Amino acid sequence: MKQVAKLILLSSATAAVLGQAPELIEEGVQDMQEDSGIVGDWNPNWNYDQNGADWAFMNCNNTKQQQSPVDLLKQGMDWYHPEKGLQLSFLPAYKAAVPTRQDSATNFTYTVWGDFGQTFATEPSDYPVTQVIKWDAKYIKFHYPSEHTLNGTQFALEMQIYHQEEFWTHAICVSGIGIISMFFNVSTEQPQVDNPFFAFLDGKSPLDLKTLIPMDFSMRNYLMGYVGTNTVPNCERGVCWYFVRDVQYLSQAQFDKLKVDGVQSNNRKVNPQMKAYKQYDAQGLLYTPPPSEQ
Ligand SMILES: *[C@@H]1O[C@H](CO)[C@@H](O)[C@H](O)[C@H]1NC(C)=O
Ligand SMILES: *[C@@H]1O[C@H](CO)[C@@H](O)[C@H](O)[C@H]1NC(C)=O
Ligand SMILES: *[C@@H]1O[C@H](CO)[C@@H](O)[C@H](O)[C@H]1NC(C)=O
Ligand SMILES: CC(=O)N[C@H]1CO[C@H](CO)[C@@H](O)[C@@H]1O
Repeated sequence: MKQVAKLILLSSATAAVLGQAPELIEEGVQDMQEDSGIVGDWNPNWNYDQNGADWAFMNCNNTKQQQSPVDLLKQGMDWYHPEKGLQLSFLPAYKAAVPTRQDSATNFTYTVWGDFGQTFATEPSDYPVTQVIKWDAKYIKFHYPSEHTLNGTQFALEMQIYHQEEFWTHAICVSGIGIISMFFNVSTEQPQVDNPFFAFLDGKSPLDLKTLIPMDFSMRNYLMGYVGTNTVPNCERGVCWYFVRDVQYLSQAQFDKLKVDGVQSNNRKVNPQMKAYKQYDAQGLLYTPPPSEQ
């Protein structure tokens, strides 16, 4: 019933004044009627041979619609204004949990399932009724190389933490999916040091998102966000993306474990023709830029 209320709220007249492209909101609402919650990639009729260009799914193959991934910064308009304060923030409340399942055979990506806790996050939008959403972390997917790029730079790995919205309080994230994404490169240090976060790859240790995203995280980091789509079929629309700008590291051995046998790469390619979208940035109050930017 709540969803029906949302439909009325997001009439086209309302959508026209939203910060996001109106058609994205409307299409997202239609998706929401069809499939609520995390649906993702159950359909075996696709692969990465053409980087997603040949995916015959209604939401994936419409070139007039926005599709994720995108280049952060280049395609987006940077909406961070210091005088406006924080555009976007989140309060993580993750918990350590042994994954209920992890495998590299699911739809071309290494995927880890479990009950990993929550993040409370504002929707990436300047729409007046933008909500703080309680996102439950449900599963994590690893794409190599990264799907999103940052001002043209591609990273070795993109970790996408899929969250589901339990209470349907959103105004903008109409798919009910929120993804926090982090970029990783393979450490160039010798000898290489394992990133402690990936201890769960042994199949018995807990996965603890707090080791990467502690409670004070948004104070100390540069976050970015936009509203886009799922990067795997069915390419659900109205997915809220959150990014951490700083790059993390892992060892080559850890990186190799996250690869899928026989799969060279599993990134949907950025479409350079994609129209600009609104990107929301937030420099945490205690964020220290890298020396190159000071
Ligand atoms: C797009 O996907 C739909 C299925 O949702 C299919 O009917 C249609 O033929 C596809 N279009 C193209 C150009 O592949
Ligand atoms: C993005 O890259 C271009 C060069 O391709 C550079 O001129 C520009 O300063 C970069 N922007 C940011 C925000 O890093
Ligand atoms: C990560 O790797 C990419 C590709 O090799 C490189 O261009 C980029 O500078 C690296 N970034 C960092 C922060 O290590
Ligand atoms: C091609 C492929 O591996 N498809 C799988 C995607 O994931 C779903 C659910 O985990 C499986 O049922 C499919 O077989």
